[in-house]
Amino acid sequence: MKDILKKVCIVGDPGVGKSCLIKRFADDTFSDKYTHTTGTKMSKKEMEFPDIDVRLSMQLWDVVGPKSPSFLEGYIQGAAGVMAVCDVSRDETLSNLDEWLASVRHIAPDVPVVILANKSDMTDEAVVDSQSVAIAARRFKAPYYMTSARTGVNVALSFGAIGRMVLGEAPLAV
Ligand SMILES: Nc1nc2c(ncn2[C@@H]2O[C@H](COP(=O)(O)OP(=O)(O)OP(=O)(O)O)[C@@H](O)[C@H]2O)c(=O)[nH]1
Ligand SMILES: [Mg+2]
Repeated sequence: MKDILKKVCIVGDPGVGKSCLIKRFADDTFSDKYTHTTGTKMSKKEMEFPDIDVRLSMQLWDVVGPKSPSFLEGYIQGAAGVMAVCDVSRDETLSNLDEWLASVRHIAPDVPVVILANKSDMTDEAVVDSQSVAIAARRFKAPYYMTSARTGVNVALSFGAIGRMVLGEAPLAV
């Protein structure tokens, strides 16, 4: 198996669940406690893709919400993939992905992107449906996944998708 190391960054508004998604994927744990991420944090996770004979070591970069453009530049620099996260219980977190992804693509025009609409377990509070995520995702030419860091639904699938995309492969369909 070929070993490949890639940097993947996660972006999106504060509180959408970026850190929880990484935690769920990397350690398979979840906490209700909200610890606002300050600065950047890097986690590592290995994934195997036997069909293409690759072991991918993903460096997952996590960051606090709103930041100056100059900060984002250093953060995105060298990223092979970007995960853009919104929260289905807050409408503006989806519309704000426009701005996040415009900034990302300004720095890295061709970087592969996946959209995660997180907290899909919050069915009663949901104001964003999969239809509106699909429309946004089409605009960004990115696949999208309805995820929950709490239950773990679609978490491995979406990280697997960006993993395949950073290797130049097509993501698996939902
Ligand atoms: N119900 C539910 N709550 C979630 C989910 N993911 C995260 N949360 C909660 O949302 C809050 C924020 O999660 P974080 O992962 O810290 O959010 P973040 O995007 O990293 O926030 P910043 O670091 O401030 O940018 C926490 O209280 C989590 O417990 C989810 O899938 N479902
Ligand atoms: Mg965080």
